Amino acid sequence: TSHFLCSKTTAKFLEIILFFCFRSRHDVQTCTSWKAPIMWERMFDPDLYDQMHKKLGSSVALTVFAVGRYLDAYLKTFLNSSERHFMPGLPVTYYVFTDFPEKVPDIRLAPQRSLKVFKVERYSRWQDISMMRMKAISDVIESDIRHHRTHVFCFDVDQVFTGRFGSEALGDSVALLHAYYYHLPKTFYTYDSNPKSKAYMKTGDFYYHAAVFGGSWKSVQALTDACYQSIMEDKQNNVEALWHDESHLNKYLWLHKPSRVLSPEYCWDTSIGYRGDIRVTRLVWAPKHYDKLRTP
Ligand code: 2GW
Ligand code: MN
Repeated sequence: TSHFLCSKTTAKFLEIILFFCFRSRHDVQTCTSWKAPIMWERMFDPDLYDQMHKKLGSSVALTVFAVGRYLDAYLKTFLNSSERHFMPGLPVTYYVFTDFPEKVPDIRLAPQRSLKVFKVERYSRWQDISMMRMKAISDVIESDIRHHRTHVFCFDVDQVFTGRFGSEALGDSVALLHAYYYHLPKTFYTYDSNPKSKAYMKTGDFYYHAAVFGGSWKSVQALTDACYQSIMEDKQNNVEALWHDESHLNKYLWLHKPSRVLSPEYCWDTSIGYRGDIRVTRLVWAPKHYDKLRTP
């Protein structure tokens, strides 16, 4: 029996070793101080998340804005790549916002996936195009998403999916670590430093990227409502936060901690170059041609 016990102990020991070697990450922070997971490759089993979310009946709304030149420049590639990689196996509805609905490309969608187009105004200032997304998202959650989908993810359009962006990213309130700041001390974070703005903050937990955020429809509605309110209050006071909607998002997420945080693997800028801790790229920044896209 002692031999049996010994081999059983060995097996258990090996299992623990294997678990640490192949499942866990030692090179990155995997948990916030308020005990929310920070999702990095090799921390989780994607199949277990998929099974759980299928059982729970989770379904996802993806909102994306393609106004003016961003429509031709980015939307088709964004949607085609998303069909391959975003929430495979779960029901997904795209909510596309544009000033030119007729020009939305015809995308071949997988089963259980659909697309709805909404017309929005084309603001003359790009800062307004970006900031007013908060209002449009809140409105569409109220009128449509809340009746059909359990979760919402909101994306910038100037990006391309290159790897699984799956159900492991779902949570009640989900925020993304900005690729430029996740490894830097807090003094580098570009929070809004003007006390006159509602986005003003001196310190925070992380610097989150507004190119990706999500959660249950209820918490995304609360977030977009609050950010829109703050943006409008700033307008009345004639101030604009440093990084527009992103500054307000950071303030909100400091006051209302996200329940799940995504590593920069979920939105990487390949021009940063090689980093040992980025084991996969799931979504990458598309090249920016500001000279062409931002001049009138
Ligand atoms: C934006 C800037 C300059 C000229 C045009 C636009 C523009 C943006 C546009 O003409 N049409 C349009 O649909 N947009 C939408 O706004 C589009 O979905 C785009 O992805 C999003 C944000 O603009 P983007 O991607 O050019 O700005 P980034 O990548 O520098 O964004 C970060 O900072 C923004 C605030 O300044 C936002 O917070 C954004 O979420 C961040 O990723
Ligand atoms: Mn962008």
